[in-house]
Amino acid sequence: MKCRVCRGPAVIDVPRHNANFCAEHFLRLCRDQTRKAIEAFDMIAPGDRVLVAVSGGKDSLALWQLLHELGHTADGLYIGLGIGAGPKGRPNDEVGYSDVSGEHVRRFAASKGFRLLEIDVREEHGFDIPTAAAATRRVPCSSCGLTKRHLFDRAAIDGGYDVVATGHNLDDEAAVLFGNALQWNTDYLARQAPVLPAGNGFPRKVKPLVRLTERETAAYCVLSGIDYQVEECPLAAGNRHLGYKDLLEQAERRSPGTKHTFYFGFLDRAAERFRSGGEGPGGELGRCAGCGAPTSEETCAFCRLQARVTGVGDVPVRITSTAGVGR
Ligand code: Q46
Ligand code: ZN
Ligand code: ZN
Repeated sequence: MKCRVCRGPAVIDVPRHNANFCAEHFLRLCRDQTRKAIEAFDMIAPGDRVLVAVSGGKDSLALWQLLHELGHTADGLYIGLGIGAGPKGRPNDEVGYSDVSGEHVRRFAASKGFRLLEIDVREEHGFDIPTAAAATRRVPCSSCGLTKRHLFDRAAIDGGYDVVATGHNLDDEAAVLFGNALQWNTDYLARQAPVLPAGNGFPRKVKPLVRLTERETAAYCVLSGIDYQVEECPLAAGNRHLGYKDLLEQAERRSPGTKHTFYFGFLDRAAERFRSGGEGPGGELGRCAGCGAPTSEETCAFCRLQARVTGVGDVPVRITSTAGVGR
């Protein structure tokens, strides 16, 4: 097995590119693919301040390093979600998933000299994700996704960042697209894009890893010595997208390039049709009476969740998104 670029010994095969690569040229491929995504979708302008959503997993740490390698100013934000040990992710005395994830992020940031911001949901908002899931009787990813989106938006606006970057990769985006298409969620299909522009009090949001698969981001981390959280979140079991990922992986194995064709074909040839017909994010929003975040209601979904879980206030919770897209 020889590297396509230098003909030296290869360490990885990439069937969808019909090629093998040595470590140096595979890392270069990852940088090139990330740069290409950033440029093609105008994700980050020169001089933009980027806030990277870091979880301690392979994708977000790879993204953080890649952005620095490409010359961007990128700080990280880690949100401690209070997900504990054990099969249901309940907080307990053992060192849990969130503790270990936080350690990975802190070690990585310190070793690279990157600036890391942190928010602990329990300390700052009085609840954690397992408690929120129990109180709302929804899959944990609902309240978790809502909490993360809210806190990343808020931190970016308060910190004067131009853009929030997340580590969603091609597998993530293709799986969300597959789920939205299976259910013809036209509103989500209208908003599924690697860039969500700033507006209405929300920061711009970008996904620079959409041209890399999760196997490739994992290989990037291994080959560049990034020590990441390898455990899956113990609360992920109810997440439908894991099943969609498996289905797409089967298709990919039979026909390399399927995920890329599916996702980028949608962006090139279909997304616009949903946008023109869909509701889109338009319309003026008011401000949340609790926290000032943009919302179409009197209080935002995060403040309603917090009130419901902590018992402070008496506000009904309505979580409408489990799809991982949209605001
Ligand atoms: S952390 Fe949160 Fe994920 Fe765990 S509860 Fe679901 S959304 S799976 S990326
Ligand atoms: Zn090579
Ligand atoms: Zn609010």
